[in-house]
Amino acid sequence: MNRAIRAAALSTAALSLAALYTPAQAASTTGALMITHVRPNTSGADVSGTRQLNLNGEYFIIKNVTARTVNTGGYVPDITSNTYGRALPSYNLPAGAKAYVHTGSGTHHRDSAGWHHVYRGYARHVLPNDGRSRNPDLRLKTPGSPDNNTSTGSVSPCNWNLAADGTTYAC
Ligand SMILES: [Ca+2]
Ligand SMILES: [Ca+2]
Repeated sequence: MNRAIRAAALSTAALSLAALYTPAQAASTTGALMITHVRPNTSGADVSGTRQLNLNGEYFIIKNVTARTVNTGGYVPDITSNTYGRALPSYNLPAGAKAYVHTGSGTHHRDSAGWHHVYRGYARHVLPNDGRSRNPDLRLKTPGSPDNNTSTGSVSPCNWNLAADGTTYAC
């Protein structure tokens, strides 16, 4: 092996190692919407007695990666540790825009900073704080896809392992 080839091989190996040890995978999608961030563990206590607290502090963020408006209606967030996921509500997300997808209830809207907010309407927390047993923990799937913990219909994955209180993770 001459010196140039050896140097090239070494630098390829270094790049592979760098990729291996990068802590968070870059968010990705094969569709119109991409999960970019997640906050699985709402700030503060999740429950007090039987009351579920700060449901809207649990969320994930989606981005419309296309150059046209996309309606979020029917997209399936498949949490890979259960099979009772609720499809996303109908909401027109403009080209390039991002939306917080909150677990609790509220009125879908665009805030003054330009962020969009949609609400899933659950009465309890649904994103596992401890996601160490699965990878990915969440898949966004095209409308009509099954919530069956498989990759069928998946366009964008997100994984977070053990989520700290009130911490937002890049997917
Ligand atoms: Ca949670
Ligand atoms: Ca599921």
